[in-house]
This record gives sequence, C-alpha cells and structure tokens, in this order.
Amino acid sequence: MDHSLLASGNWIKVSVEESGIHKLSYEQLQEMGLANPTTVSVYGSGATLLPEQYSQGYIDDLQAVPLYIHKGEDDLFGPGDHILFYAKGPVHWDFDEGSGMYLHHLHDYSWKGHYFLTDGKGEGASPEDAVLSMEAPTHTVTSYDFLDFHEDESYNLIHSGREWYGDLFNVNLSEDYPFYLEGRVEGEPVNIRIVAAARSGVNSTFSISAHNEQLGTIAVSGTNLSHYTSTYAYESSGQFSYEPDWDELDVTVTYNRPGANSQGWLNAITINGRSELSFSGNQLSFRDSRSAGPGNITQFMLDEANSGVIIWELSDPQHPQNIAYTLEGSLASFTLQTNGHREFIAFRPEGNYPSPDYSSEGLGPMANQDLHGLGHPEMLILTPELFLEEANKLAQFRRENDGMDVAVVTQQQVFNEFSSGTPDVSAIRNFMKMFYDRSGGTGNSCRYLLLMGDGSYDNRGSEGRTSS
Ligand SMILES: [Ca+2]
Ligand SMILES: [Ca+2]
Repeated sequence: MDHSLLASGNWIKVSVEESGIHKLSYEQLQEMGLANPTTVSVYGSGATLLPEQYSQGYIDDLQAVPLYIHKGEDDLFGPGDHILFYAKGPVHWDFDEGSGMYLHHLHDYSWKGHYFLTDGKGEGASPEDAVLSMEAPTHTVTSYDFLDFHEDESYNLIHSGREWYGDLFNVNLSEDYPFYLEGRVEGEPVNIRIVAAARSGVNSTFSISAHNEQLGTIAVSGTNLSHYTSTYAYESSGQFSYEPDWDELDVTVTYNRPGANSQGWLNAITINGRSELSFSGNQLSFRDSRSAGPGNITQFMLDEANSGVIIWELSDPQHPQNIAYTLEGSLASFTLQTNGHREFIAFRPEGNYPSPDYSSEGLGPMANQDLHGLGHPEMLILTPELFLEEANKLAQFRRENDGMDVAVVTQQQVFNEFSSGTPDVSAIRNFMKMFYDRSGGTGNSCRYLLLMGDGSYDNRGSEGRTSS
C-alpha cells in the first residue's frame, strides 16, 4: 500500500469501553463532523491486541467494519435513523484447553478500543452471510457458556512489568466478590478460576469459598523477604467448581496470613457458568464449548426471539457474518459446523446501545496522516506529541548537517495506522517492518530509528501519567 487510508478524506476518531453492539444516530454522525452521513463507513479493530509473534501476521492499515444500517420505512438513511456495529473493547476471551475454561485477558496497553469513521467512500459494507450446514446436527445447543470476571488493576508490585494486581490482603484478609449468573441453568456447576500472589517469608495459602462452602485453597511459595535479589512475590492459581442454588454467586477469597509481614494480592477471578440460551435485553453474546470439536455439526436454538432479531457470527470480530436463522414461534435456530469455538451475538436493531465517545480529548475530527506514504526515509524519529518540537529541531539538524532524509512521526500516528488508534507496542515493530519489507529485506530503508520519551511500567496511564 503506497498511501494510508487516513491520508485523504474526512476522518473522525471514536472510542469504546466494552465489546458489543454500538449505536450512532444520523444526528450524532452529523454532530461529530461528517458532512455526508449517508455514506458513513467505520474502520478499525478496536482494542484487539496485536500478536507479539510476527509470524502470526498483521493487518496493514485500517480495515472496514461491517455495519447494520437502520434506514426506516423510507429505505433512505436520514434523520431519525441509525447505524449499529460490533466494537471490540479491551477484554478478550479465549478458550483454554488446559483448564477447559474460557479465560479473559485485558488489553496490555489500553482501557479503550478505537475506531475511525469517514464519509464519501460509498455506503458502509454490510456483513456477509455465514455458511450454514444442511447436514443433520451432531449436537443441539439450548444453553451456553456464561462468562464473567473480576480483575482490578491497582498495584504494580515492583513498578516493573505489565501485570497489575488488585485487592491487597494485609489488614483486611478476606474479601467477597459477587457475581450474577444471568439465566443460570439449575444443577449446572460454575467453574471458578482464581489467580493470586503473595509475598511471605514462608509458604502461605488463600482459602476460596462460595456462600460459606469451602471450595479449596491456593498455595503460594514463600520467598526471602530480607534479600533484595529474591523474587518479590510468587503467583499461583486454582480452579474450583461450585453448584449454586441461586442466581447470585458470592466468591470469598481469604488470605491465611502466616505472619505480620506477609501480604497477598488478588490478580483475577474468572467465572464460567451455564445459562439458558434465551434472549432477554437488547444484546446477548453466546458460545458453546461443549459442541466445539472436529466434525461436529451443531444446531443452536435461541429462545425468546422474534423475526426482528439479528444474529451475527463473531468468531472473527473484524468480519461479523449474518446468520439466516429459521424462526418457529419464538425459537430461532441455525445449524453450522463447529470444528472450533464459535462466538455469536443476537441483538435487536431498534434497541438502545452505548454510543462511541467522539468528544473526549484526542477524539473527534482528526488531521490527515500518511505514514504509509513516507517512502524510504534514512532516519525516523518517533516521539510523543510532547516532544514533537524538539524532535523536529533534531531532524532539521540532521538534514542540514548530515544531509539525511529524516522523518518525524508521533507514536499516536503509528497507532492510528498500525493498531487501530489503540496503543500497542507491536504497532511500532510492524511500522518498522513495513520499511524493511520495502527495502526488499536489505534493511536499506529507514536505517536509523530514534525513540524519544521515557519508559514506563504504566502502559495504560492508570496512575495518571502520560504513557510514553
Ligand atoms: Ca429513513
Ligand atoms: Ca492483573
């Protein structure tokens, strides 16, 4: 690609805080600065963390997101109408074969995902149709894996590394964590995974209970508290099963402190329950671990649906696919291959959904930029906005004194084109790889990279600092 998508046209940057359907009205599109909302399209991948392994490939520049465009009875997109799209927030779920659970991961560098809106590129794309199966199902699904988690990111133990911990157990040694199991299937156990850490001179344990029933303990190794080269704290995890009698689930974590100088921290609690596949509210995300397997053909049956409901397949959230389900009464059913884990969302086109933020700092109308159009600079200076003036001075000095071809770019510009506007260190690596590839692998393009700024363990700016 010789030029970036952001190089021309009118672009608005927006952010989302959670995964799910998001809504923008015709009026909001006008308000955010789109002159021609009838041709709105949305680009980006939200808070999808880039793979650190380069071999897993990467997306070059921004990709379009399929839209649901609600045009109303006149079949023209105008005042009173709206668009819906699936946006990816900072929480990512993956099925973990080892634990047999879906585990959550927070985005390492951001609490928000970002998207870019533009007009003038024709009407935004709609999702393609998912491939359904005509074969007899091997599995029928009427309940799904319900997912929830608790992870508080308050403490960075030695102000180093990207892992943060939540509740501190030193004075208060026990804490309750309430969960609500929406649509719980009676008699089905809930799987609970807990990750905790402790700094203690001797081995210590956390006790885990639910509704006063002991579920087990998590043992954490002791460390040498008096030597500064010893491991500061050890982390350990445990997995527990509990069959709740109510839709409320209270998990209690207690640190069995062996001495006054021992302390513990909770990292995360992950909940996998089982809920009826029945639609209430405006949107329902669902998946089924039990029917995922080689050769499986699965019939999903969603109850409490009606003909207005839309179901998208989200296994690749960048490319939602529309599911042409069959409706009998209030039962929407569809059959497809489930060789692997597939993710779905059902939603109501007229429902209320959060709107992306387009008015906070750093959002809204943005300047055009074209990092893909930089050609072959000899030297690149990458800087936060804060040092842009100094970076430009240095670049000018190199041009005049060394005759070098120097380009100055801000880290935000790199994120915009290489990680959907969401901070991600791999975006910088992928940006540099673009020059490497352009040089045909000789490394003769962009021979020098100067990074300006300071390092920090606080990648998400949790402590109010500017990430750099
Ligand atoms: Ca209309
Ligand atoms: Ca954490």
